[in-house]
Amino acid sequence: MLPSATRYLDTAPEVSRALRDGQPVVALESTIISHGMPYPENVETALRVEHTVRDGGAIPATIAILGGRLKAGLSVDEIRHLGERGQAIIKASRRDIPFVVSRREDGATTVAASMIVSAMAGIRVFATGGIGGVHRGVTETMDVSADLEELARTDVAVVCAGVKSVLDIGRTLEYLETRGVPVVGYRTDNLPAFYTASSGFPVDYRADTPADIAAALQAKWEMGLSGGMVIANPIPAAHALDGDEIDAVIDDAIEEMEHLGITGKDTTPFLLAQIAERTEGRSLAANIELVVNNARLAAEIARVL
Ligand code: PSU
Ligand code: MN
Repeated sequence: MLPSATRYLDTAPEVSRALRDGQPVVALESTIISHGMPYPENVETALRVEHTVRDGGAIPATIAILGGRLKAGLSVDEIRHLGERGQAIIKASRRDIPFVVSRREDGATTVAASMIVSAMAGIRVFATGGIGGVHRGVTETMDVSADLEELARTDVAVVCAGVKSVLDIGRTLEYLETRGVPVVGYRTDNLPAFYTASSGFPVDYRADTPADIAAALQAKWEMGLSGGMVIANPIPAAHALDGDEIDAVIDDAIEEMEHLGITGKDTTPFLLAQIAERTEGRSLAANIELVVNNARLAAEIARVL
């Protein structure tokens, strides 16, 4: 990190202490709070996820930008603020950070932006629900999430529940391969598809223990092979949705999005809300459980790393 970067960063005292003492820390994102879930479930989930990280023996550091300050570690009130203001908070990815900071605004950080702040703070393990990827219809729209480029360049391991079929899963995997990002299946040979345990696409590597993942991360970074890793953790069977049903719902939601002409950074939040509505909240319940499940695994990886 550039020495000048620290001028912009506030690491919570508990988080800096843990990092200084070599204690495990898990970073968490905030776009999911402001744009990925409705209020009050977003706040409840964010707090529950922090609790899960603590139960797993690690310190949580939710990432956001508040009043132009990069934050690694938020208070309960700050999390509440991001959840209550919801879509009024800027969805901040890499390209948004300079202006959100210089104008002293609030930003809910995507996976990409959260990875950047995590790396500045010295946090190596990050948990979320789903990453952005190559969108369906990419040949028309060129819509490829900045999350993929960030995974290629920033040294943070990202625990997620695979790739949502809102995205073009095959092309997302091709992009990650080109950019040198390993895609690991935790206790599975198949890439999970967020709401369901398998997308039908194979992962590059299967890992059955957190230690196996931590060893690969250590080797990667000690050799200077910069960039992150996708650690895909399947949704627990008890909380998974029916694959055919969710695929049909997603198809309808995408049709509605095209009909309304929604594009760019608004697509993912729109689709998530549509899917929740069309499944009468069952997708939201699944989403909450998979994030908690990912936080648990991330804490284990952070502990062995
Ligand atoms: N997938 C989800 N929930 C989310 C997101 C993705 O199931 O909240 C968010 C994440 O913050 C991710 C971002 O980094 O959407 C990707 O947005 P975009 O495609 O505009 O880069
Ligand atoms: Mn996009």
